[in-house]
Amino acid sequence: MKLEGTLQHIAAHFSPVALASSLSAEDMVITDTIARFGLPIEVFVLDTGRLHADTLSLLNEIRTRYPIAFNVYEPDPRGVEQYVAAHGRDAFYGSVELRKRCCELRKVEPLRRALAGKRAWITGQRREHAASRAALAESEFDPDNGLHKFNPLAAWSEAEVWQYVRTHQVPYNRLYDQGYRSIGCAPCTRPVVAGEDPRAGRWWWEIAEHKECGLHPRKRELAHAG
Ligand code: ADX
Ligand code: SF4
Repeated sequence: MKLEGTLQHIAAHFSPVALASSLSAEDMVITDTIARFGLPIEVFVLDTGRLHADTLSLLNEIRTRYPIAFNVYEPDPRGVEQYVAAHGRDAFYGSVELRKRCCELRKVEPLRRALAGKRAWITGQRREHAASRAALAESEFDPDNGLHKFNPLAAWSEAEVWQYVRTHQVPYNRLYDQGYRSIGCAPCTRPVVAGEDPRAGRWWWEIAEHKECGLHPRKRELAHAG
Protein backbone atom coordinates (compact mmCIF):
# COMPACT_ATOMS: atom_id res chain seq x y z
CA MET A 1 0.00 0.00 0.00
CA LYS A 2 1.20 3.53 -0.73
CA LEU A 3 2.14 5.71 2.20
CA GLU A 4 -0.98 7.90 1.91
CA GLY A 5 -3.18 4.77 1.91
CA THR A 6 -1.48 3.44 5.02
CA LEU A 7 -1.82 6.77 6.82
CA GLN A 8 -5.46 7.11 5.73
CA HIS A 9 -6.18 3.66 7.13
CA ILE A 10 -4.46 4.52 10.43
CA ALA A 11 -6.35 7.83 10.72
CA ALA A 12 -9.66 6.12 9.97
CA HIS A 13 -9.24 3.37 12.57
CA PHE A 14 -6.96 4.76 15.29
CA SER A 15 -7.90 8.41 15.84
CA PRO A 16 -6.81 10.35 17.76
CA VAL A 17 -3.37 9.55 16.36
CA ALA A 18 -0.16 11.59 16.24
CA LEU A 19 3.13 11.56 14.37
CA ALA A 20 6.22 11.97 16.56
CA SER A 21 8.56 14.11 14.48
CA SER A 22 12.23 14.69 15.15
CA LEU A 23 12.20 16.59 11.81
CA SER A 24 14.26 13.78 10.31
CA ALA A 25 13.94 13.27 6.54
CA GLU A 26 11.68 10.29 7.31
CA ASP A 27 9.42 12.35 9.57
CA MET A 28 9.31 15.10 6.93
CA VAL A 29 8.14 12.55 4.32
CA ILE A 30 5.27 11.50 6.60
CA THR A 31 4.47 15.13 7.50
CA ASP A 32 4.36 16.10 3.82
CA THR A 33 1.96 13.23 3.07
CA ILE A 34 -0.27 14.18 6.01
CA ALA A 35 -0.40 17.78 4.73
CA ARG A 36 -0.89 16.91 1.04
CA PHE A 37 -3.83 14.62 1.79
CA GLY A 38 -5.25 16.72 4.65
CA LEU A 39 -5.16 13.73 6.99
CA PRO A 40 -6.42 14.15 10.58
CA ILE A 41 -3.07 13.25 12.17
CA GLU A 42 -1.46 15.58 14.71
CA VAL A 43 2.28 16.20 14.47
CA PHE A 44 4.33 16.80 17.59
CA VAL A 45 7.99 17.55 18.23
CA LEU A 46 9.84 16.86 21.48
CA ASP A 47 12.05 19.90 21.89
CA THR A 48 14.64 18.54 24.30
CA GLY A 49 16.29 21.94 24.78
CA ARG A 50 19.45 20.47 23.22
CA LEU A 51 18.45 20.37 19.55
CA HIS A 52 20.70 21.78 16.81
CA ALA A 53 20.04 25.33 15.60
CA ASP A 54 19.44 23.83 12.11
CA THR A 55 16.72 21.58 13.50
CA LEU A 56 15.00 24.54 15.17
CA SER A 57 15.18 26.63 12.01
CA LEU A 58 13.64 23.75 10.05
CA LEU A 59 10.78 23.78 12.56
CA ASN A 60 10.20 27.47 11.77
CA GLU A 61 10.41 26.82 8.05
CA ILE A 62 7.84 24.04 8.04
CA ARG A 63 5.42 26.08 10.12
CA THR A 64 5.06 28.44 7.17
CA ARG A 65 5.18 25.72 4.53
CA TYR A 66 2.52 23.39 5.97
CA PRO A 67 -0.93 24.48 7.14
CA ILE A 68 -0.93 22.07 10.07
CA ALA A 69 -0.35 22.50 13.78
CA PHE A 70 3.01 21.38 15.15
CA ASN A 71 2.69 20.77 18.87
CA VAL A 72 5.95 21.20 20.72
CA TYR A 73 6.57 19.47 24.06
CA GLU A 74 9.38 20.55 26.33
CA PRO A 75 10.93 18.87 29.38
CA ASP A 76 9.82 19.76 32.89
CA PRO A 77 12.09 22.74 33.71
CA ARG A 78 12.42 21.72 37.36
CA GLY A 79 13.61 18.25 36.40
CA VAL A 80 16.20 19.76 34.07
CA GLU A 81 17.31 22.23 36.75
CA GLN A 82 17.80 19.42 39.27
CA TYR A 83 19.73 17.25 36.80
CA VAL A 84 22.03 20.11 35.81
CA ALA A 85 22.59 21.15 39.45
CA ALA A 86 23.37 17.60 40.57
CA HIS A 87 25.39 16.30 37.63
CA GLY A 88 26.17 19.09 35.15
CA ARG A 89 24.49 19.90 31.85
CA ASP A 90 26.57 17.46 29.78
CA ALA A 91 26.77 14.69 32.40
CA PHE A 92 25.52 12.18 29.79
CA TYR A 93 29.11 11.75 28.55
CA GLY A 94 30.03 10.37 31.97
CA SER A 95 27.94 7.20 32.13
CA VAL A 96 25.20 5.28 30.32
CA GLU A 97 23.04 5.71 33.41
CA LEU A 98 23.29 9.52 33.38
CA ARG A 99 22.75 9.49 29.61
CA LYS A 100 19.56 7.48 30.00
CA ARG A 101 18.38 9.77 32.79
CA CYS A 102 18.89 12.78 30.53
CA CYS A 103 16.91 11.07 27.73
CA GLU A 104 14.20 10.12 30.21
CA LEU A 105 13.91 13.71 31.38
CA ARG A 106 14.16 15.44 28.02
CA LYS A 107 12.41 12.92 25.73
CA VAL A 108 10.62 10.02 27.39
CA GLU A 109 8.59 11.95 29.98
CA PRO A 110 7.53 14.64 27.44
CA LEU A 111 6.59 11.79 25.06
CA ARG A 112 4.24 10.41 27.70
CA ARG A 113 2.51 13.80 27.86
CA ALA A 114 2.35 14.01 24.06
CA LEU A 115 0.72 10.58 23.85
CA ALA A 116 -1.83 11.10 26.63
CA GLY A 117 -5.33 10.51 25.23
CA LYS A 118 -4.06 9.12 21.90
CA ARG A 119 -5.04 5.73 20.48
CA ALA A 120 -1.91 5.35 18.39
CA TRP A 121 1.31 7.03 17.39
CA ILE A 122 3.41 7.04 14.25
CA THR A 123 7.20 7.15 13.93
CA GLY A 124 9.70 7.48 11.10
CA GLN A 125 11.81 4.49 12.15
CA ARG A 126 13.25 2.25 9.43
CA ARG A 127 14.73 -1.25 9.63
CA GLU A 128 17.89 -0.11 7.89
CA HIS A 129 18.63 2.45 10.63
CA ALA A 130 20.43 -0.03 12.87
CA ALA A 131 20.76 -3.68 13.85
CA SER A 132 18.41 -3.01 16.78
CA ARG A 133 15.70 -2.06 14.25
CA ALA A 134 16.25 -4.93 11.77
CA ALA A 135 13.07 -6.71 12.85
CA LEU A 136 10.95 -3.58 13.19
CA ALA A 137 7.26 -4.19 12.41
CA GLU A 138 5.11 -1.71 10.49
CA SER A 139 2.45 -2.06 13.13
CA GLU A 140 3.02 -3.04 16.75
CA PHE A 141 1.58 -2.59 20.21
CA ASP A 142 3.64 -0.28 22.40
CA PRO A 143 3.38 -1.79 25.89
CA ASP A 144 5.37 1.01 27.53
CA ASN A 145 2.91 3.69 26.53
CA GLY A 146 -0.14 1.40 26.25
CA LEU A 147 -1.20 2.23 22.69
CA HIS A 148 -0.67 1.17 19.10
CA LYS A 149 2.48 2.23 17.28
CA PHE A 150 2.96 2.45 13.52
CA ASN A 151 6.27 2.57 11.66
CA PRO A 152 4.99 3.03 8.08
CA LEU A 153 8.47 3.56 6.63
CA ALA A 154 9.91 0.42 8.26
CA ALA A 155 10.71 -1.15 4.87
CA TRP A 156 11.80 2.03 3.09
CA SER A 157 15.41 2.48 2.02
CA GLU A 158 17.36 5.66 2.60
CA ALA A 159 17.31 6.23 -1.19
CA GLU A 160 13.51 6.01 -1.28
CA VAL A 161 13.25 8.61 1.48
CA TRP A 162 15.48 11.05 -0.43
CA GLN A 163 13.65 10.30 -3.68
CA TYR A 164 10.41 11.41 -2.02
CA VAL A 165 12.10 14.50 -0.56
CA ARG A 166 13.36 15.52 -4.00
CA THR A 167 10.15 14.72 -5.88
CA HIS A 168 7.96 16.73 -3.51
CA GLN A 169 10.58 19.36 -2.65
CA VAL A 170 10.22 18.65 1.02
CA PRO A 171 12.24 20.91 3.34
CA TYR A 172 14.97 18.99 5.14
CA ASN A 173 17.52 19.51 7.87
CA ARG A 174 20.68 21.09 6.40
CA LEU A 175 22.82 18.88 8.66
CA TYR A 176 22.27 16.03 6.18
CA ASP A 177 24.36 18.01 3.69
CA GLN A 178 27.20 17.95 6.25
CA GLY A 179 27.40 14.16 6.58
CA TYR A 180 24.79 13.54 9.27
CA ARG A 181 22.56 10.53 8.57
CA SER A 182 20.59 10.40 11.82
CA ILE A 183 19.94 13.54 13.84
CA GLY A 184 19.17 13.78 17.54
CA CYS A 185 20.33 16.23 20.21
CA ALA A 186 23.33 18.38 19.23
CA PRO A 187 25.78 17.20 21.90
CA CYS A 188 24.92 13.54 21.24
CA THR A 189 25.05 13.43 17.42
CA ARG A 190 27.90 13.67 14.97
CA PRO A 191 28.29 13.01 11.24
CA VAL A 192 29.19 9.49 10.06
CA VAL A 193 31.69 8.38 7.43
CA ALA A 194 31.00 6.14 4.43
CA GLY A 195 30.39 2.51 5.40
CA GLU A 196 29.32 3.33 8.96
CA ASP A 197 25.89 2.41 10.30
CA PRO A 198 23.50 5.42 9.85
CA ARG A 199 23.12 5.74 13.61
CA ALA A 200 26.83 5.34 14.37
CA GLY A 201 26.95 9.10 14.99
CA ARG A 202 24.43 8.89 17.84
CA TRP A 203 25.94 8.57 21.35
CA TRP A 204 29.11 7.62 19.53
CA TRP A 205 31.05 7.19 22.77
CA GLU A 206 28.79 4.31 23.89
CA ILE A 207 28.80 0.71 22.70
CA ALA A 208 26.13 -0.10 20.10
CA GLU A 209 23.76 -2.07 22.29
CA HIS A 210 22.97 0.97 24.48
CA LYS A 211 22.04 3.21 21.57
CA GLU A 212 18.34 3.75 22.03
CA CYS A 213 17.01 6.76 23.88
CA GLY A 214 14.01 5.13 25.50
CA LEU A 215 11.43 6.33 22.96
CA HIS A 216 11.67 2.94 21.27
CA PRO A 217 12.92 0.38 23.82
CA ARG A 218 13.69 -3.05 22.41
CA LYS A 219 13.33 -6.31 24.30
CA ARG A 220 17.09 -6.81 24.42
CA GLU A 221 17.48 -3.39 26.03
CA LEU A 222 14.70 -3.97 28.52
CA ALA A 223 16.36 -7.19 29.60
CA HIS A 224 19.58 -5.25 29.95
CA ALA A 225 18.01 -2.56 32.11
CA GLY A 226 16.43 -5.12 34.45
S1 ADX B 1 15.76 8.01 18.68
O1 ADX B 1 16.74 7.07 19.24
O2 ADX B 1 16.09 9.39 18.88
O3 ADX B 1 14.39 7.69 19.09
P1 ADX B 1 15.69 8.37 15.83
O4 ADX B 1 16.33 9.70 15.88
O5 ADX B 1 16.18 7.37 14.86
O6 ADX B 1 15.77 7.60 17.18
O7 ADX B 1 14.15 8.64 15.64
C1 ADX B 1 13.24 7.62 15.34
C2 ADX B 1 11.84 8.17 15.45
O8 ADX B 1 11.57 8.54 16.81
C3 ADX B 1 11.60 9.45 14.65
O9 ADX B 1 11.28 9.16 13.31
C4 ADX B 1 10.44 10.05 15.41
O10 ADX B 1 9.23 9.41 15.05
C5 ADX B 1 10.78 9.70 16.86
N1 ADX B 1 11.56 10.79 17.49
C6 ADX B 1 12.88 10.79 17.78
N2 ADX B 1 13.26 11.96 18.35
C7 ADX B 1 12.12 12.72 18.41
C8 ADX B 1 11.83 14.05 18.87
N3 ADX B 1 12.77 14.84 19.39
N4 ADX B 1 10.56 14.50 18.76
C9 ADX B 1 9.57 13.70 18.26
N5 ADX B 1 9.79 12.46 17.81
C10 ADX B 1 11.04 11.96 17.88
FE1 SF4 C 1 20.19 14.28 26.75
FE2 SF4 C 1 21.76 13.51 24.73
FE3 SF4 C 1 19.51 12.14 25.36
FE4 SF4 C 1 19.39 14.56 24.21
S1 SF4 C 1 20.20 12.64 23.30
S2 SF4 C 1 18.14 13.86 25.89
S3 SF4 C 1 21.11 15.62 25.26
S4 SF4 C 1 21.40 12.38 26.60
